[in-house]
Amino acid sequence: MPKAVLFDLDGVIVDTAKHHYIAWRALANELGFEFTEHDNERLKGVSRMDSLNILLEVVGIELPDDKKALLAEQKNEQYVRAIKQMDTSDILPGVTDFLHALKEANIAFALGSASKNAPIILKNIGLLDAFDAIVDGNVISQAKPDPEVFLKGAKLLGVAPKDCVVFEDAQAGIDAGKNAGMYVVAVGDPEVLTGADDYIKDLSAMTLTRLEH
Ligand code: B16
Ligand code: MG
Repeated sequence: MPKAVLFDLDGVIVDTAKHHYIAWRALANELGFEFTEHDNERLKGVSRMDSLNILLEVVGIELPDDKKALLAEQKNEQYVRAIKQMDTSDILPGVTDFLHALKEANIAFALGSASKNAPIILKNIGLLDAFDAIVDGNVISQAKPDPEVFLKGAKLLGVAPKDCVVFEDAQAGIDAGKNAGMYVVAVGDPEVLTGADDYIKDLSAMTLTRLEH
């Protein structure tokens, strides 16, 4: 049985990926380009500025840093307007029951998210106090697939990386979990996501027994 569990936020606890996509697509459209859901897959789990750089690479333009800072801010304003509307009904299937099961089994759990907006989201969905530790985009210096976010989480929980399980929906996050030396459960399609130890559609498929790898 693992001693700790580390959860990604966007795509695992809540489906904010759609709000990110809508805001990035609006920005691309404003610049005069299309931005498809397929293009957007590369932005999942990646920091805000890295996401903008990927978007600009996809549409094939280069911009100076000050202009990029303004565009990232503009995208974030639209995204924050969307997540302000979130509430407990936005928690993804199986999350609440699985968190309860972990609490009852005395298994610590932390958040490991690239998002600087993680605290607002957790507050809106009523889970800000549920986690034993929160590591988010405000406290990390290296973006996923660097293992920093998950190694910090393990350290805060006082658990060795090999005794941690990571839940992730993005390729960058799965790679970060494996780079941290952890067991990784991918939340998503095995045909899209590679390198995880187990795959589930959402957390309603997860049990403590299944975690005994
Ligand atoms: P923000 P996660 C990530 O969150 C998202 O998957 C990614 O699409 C986003 O660009 C990143 O957070 C930064 O988000 O702009 O809110 O700081 O999946 O690591 O929980
Ligand atoms: Mg994610």
